[in-house]
Amino acid sequence: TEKEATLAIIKPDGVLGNHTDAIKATILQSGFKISREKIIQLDKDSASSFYAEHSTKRFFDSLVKYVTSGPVLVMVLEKENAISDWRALIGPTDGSKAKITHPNSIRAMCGTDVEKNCIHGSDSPQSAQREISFFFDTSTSRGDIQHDEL
Ligand code: YYY
Ligand code: MG
Repeated sequence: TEKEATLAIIKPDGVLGNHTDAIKATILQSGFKISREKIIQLDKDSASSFYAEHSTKRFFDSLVKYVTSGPVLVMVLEKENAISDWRALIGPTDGSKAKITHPNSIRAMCGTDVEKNCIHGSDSPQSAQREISFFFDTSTSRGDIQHDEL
């Protein structure tokens, strides 16, 4: 078993609802290391590009509006099996259902519904690689690409 990295995003409702400290505590208690992090404000173009796989969905415009509605905290999380363990910890997409079926998940803690679900996690090794390099310069140990860093 090798160390893996995955991308986490605390979405605007998580940041503005002051869930950041509780989420970070859960992350660390669950054995993840937070190796990179930054608070940014996504604009429409960058949010659309990040969620490009959903561009044809009915919910796309609303999703882009939501994730650009305030600051987000983007983090790289590292541990063994980080990608699927992080998906398990955040719980199902719909925050209202998560409260019933996965009461200990992060989406149960701070998600509201299928759109405002408070948190993001990469869904595969391919997405993790794409999403980490979307937000962070992975060619050097430090030095993040510009995304209107706050
Ligand atoms: O990976 P995950 O975030 O759990 O769900 P996706 O199916 O990749 O959808 C991405 C994002 O889109 C989701 O977090 C909320 C939003 N969304 C929505 O607003 N309405 C849906 N019916 C499905 C997803
Ligand atoms: Mg997804």
